Amino acid sequence: MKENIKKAQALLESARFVGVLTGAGISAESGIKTFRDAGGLWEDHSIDQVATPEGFARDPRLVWSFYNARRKAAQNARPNAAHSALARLEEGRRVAILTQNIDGLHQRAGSKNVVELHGSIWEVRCVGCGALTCRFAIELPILPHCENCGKLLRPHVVWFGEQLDPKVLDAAIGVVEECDLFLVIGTSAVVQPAASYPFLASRRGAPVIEVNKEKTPVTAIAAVSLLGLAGEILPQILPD
Ligand code: BV8
Ligand code: ZN
Repeated sequence: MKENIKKAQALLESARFVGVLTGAGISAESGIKTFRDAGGLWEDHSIDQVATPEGFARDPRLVWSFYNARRKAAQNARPNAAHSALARLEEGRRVAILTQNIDGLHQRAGSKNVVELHGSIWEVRCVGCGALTCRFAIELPILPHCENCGKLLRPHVVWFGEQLDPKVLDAAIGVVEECDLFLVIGTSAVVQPAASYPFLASRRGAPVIEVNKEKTPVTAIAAVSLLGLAGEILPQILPD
């Protein structure tokens, strides 16, 4: 591990533009549940019921209670040492964080350049007129409706089977194509298109550093793979 820490430090020291992909694992030490770990969200919720447009159409009340509980958890959470170390990385080099997380913790840690691939739990949009409202930490009444047109509001997140915002896709591809180092933190790397980004970066010659509690499909192509907790490893490898 010491060897790998040194290798990762050297790559980060010399990098001019670091692309970063984060997943639920980076927020785990802030007390936010991941999806596929033991005790994760997909253990007692069916993706179909709470993370697809069909599920929302079938039972919006169930979906709202799922997201209200997650909003409450995110509201009570604080950025952890991994988020703060990434925010410090922006001092002295270009950093772009492509996050699959919707909790907003990167921004609260001070990271400026964050692309929310799957949307934000802090935003809701109208299924009718599309009006977007930012409701920071307001406990939304179950089944909230649009003030403009009266239609149902939904979490402004990307569900399975939904397209990512084309502007977000463009921004993400730009980062993958231009970065000279790609950091992958706390993701099981199974959800597309996010999971393809480390492979695309590696194919263009940007070394990949993975920080994760377990091996993933990315481990095989990583220049350095550091197994362990993001909150412990990132402060060791990122420059002070
Ligand atoms: C789309 C909503 C076009 C917000 C989420 C190509 C091939 C195969 C399938 C597809 C494909 N293209 C599209 C699909 C279908 C689907 C998909 O990828 N399915 C997978 C499951 C096979 N993709 C889509 O539908 C996407 N849309 O591509 O549009 C299209 C449309 C129709 C048809 C075709 C194409 C939309 C995907 C977005 C889905 N929405 N979330 C929310 O509620 O949060 S995804 C959900 O999973 C979250 O966003 C989450 O972030 C994401 C990934 O999970 P992870 O973040 O990786 O979390 P996980 O728990 O899995 O892993 C955590 C990891 O951290 C673990 O490895 C653990 O060991 C580690 N860890 C834990 N603690 C720590 C730690 N590591 C370090 N330190 C710790 N302390
Ligand atoms: Zn409306």
